[in-house]
Amino acid sequence: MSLDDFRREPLLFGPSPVHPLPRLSEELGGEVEIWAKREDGNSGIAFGGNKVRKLEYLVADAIDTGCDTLVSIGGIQSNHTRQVTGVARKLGLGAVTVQEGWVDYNDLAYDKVGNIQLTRIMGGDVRIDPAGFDIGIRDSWQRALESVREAGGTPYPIPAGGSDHPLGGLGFANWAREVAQQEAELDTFFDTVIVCTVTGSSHAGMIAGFALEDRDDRRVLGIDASATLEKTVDQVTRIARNTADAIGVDRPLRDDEITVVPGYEGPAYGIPDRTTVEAIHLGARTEGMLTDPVYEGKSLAGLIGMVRSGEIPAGSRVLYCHLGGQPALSAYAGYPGLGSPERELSH
Ligand code: 5PA
Repeated sequence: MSLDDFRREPLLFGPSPVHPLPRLSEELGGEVEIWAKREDGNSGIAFGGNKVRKLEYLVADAIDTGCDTLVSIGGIQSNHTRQVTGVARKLGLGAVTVQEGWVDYNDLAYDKVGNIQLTRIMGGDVRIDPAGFDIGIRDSWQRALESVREAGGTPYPIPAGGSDHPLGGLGFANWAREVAQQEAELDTFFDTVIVCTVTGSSHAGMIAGFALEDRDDRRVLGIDASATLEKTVDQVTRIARNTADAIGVDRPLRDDEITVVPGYEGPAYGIPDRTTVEAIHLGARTEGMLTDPVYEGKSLAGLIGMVRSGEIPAGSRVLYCHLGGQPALSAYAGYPGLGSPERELSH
């Protein structure tokens, strides 16, 4: 089997852009060359993001198996459920999304603005559930699937983040192949890839995809933003191995290919800390590159922290994988440093 044996429904503009971040590199000492690959700009559907890329494979399967409604799950400010709903609309399918209380945070309009607002505008069937954060399989999701069946529909089940699914890792295995092609065009090589990891299939897919290259001088560092490290490590490992098998990697993955970095997750999933806010400011103020307080601000903090500490040594060429997520920013307008200038000055 190879990646090309799986049907892919094209939902992206094409290869996502890769570009240098010279002012951020300079700000961090100028010894490490930092570039970004932009999944936040990968599609015209619902602002794009990493889930649209994963969904290219899942929705091909949904269509080929005669399903008419995508059913998925996430937090109130889930980017994933916004993208599932957008993709469903684009393809003329229904979308039911269970939205749980994953984050213990109550901002001005947390349950009205940002992702959930966009999901509602697209006509998604949003079902609010009070359950807390967990990347596993939930009863509320099973109930949503059942309700679609009872109404005479044919649901296509998509787990949290599109991850714990036989096809979940394929989108980012394809991403890894795209990187290799872009490197050839640019005549460069990224020895370090930084990616945010929570439900795991973005990170796991790229591990599997890069394993096809069979070179051991590229490090893929998954920065944990789940704050439930063990579950995320287990899930990344399982999905990386399954995806590697599915795309024809003919050797076992080495332990050192699966690296999840703790220390940048903040106090809990969905809650930024000072380091997250500093990273959001640095990216925004040096490059105009916006990141969110739940995911990308944390992976950017990981990149900044590891360059400053020397864990990413001088001479490295880093590719920061930007997975999207900016629509959640408005839901954090009351957070110190992320809202009005007055709020910011008082901290
Ligand atoms: C998400 C996930 P994985 O879940 O593939 O590990 O990706 C983490 C991630 N960046 C990184 C952004 C912007 C993300 O949205 N979001 C989830 C959601 O419900 O939105 C699946 C958790």
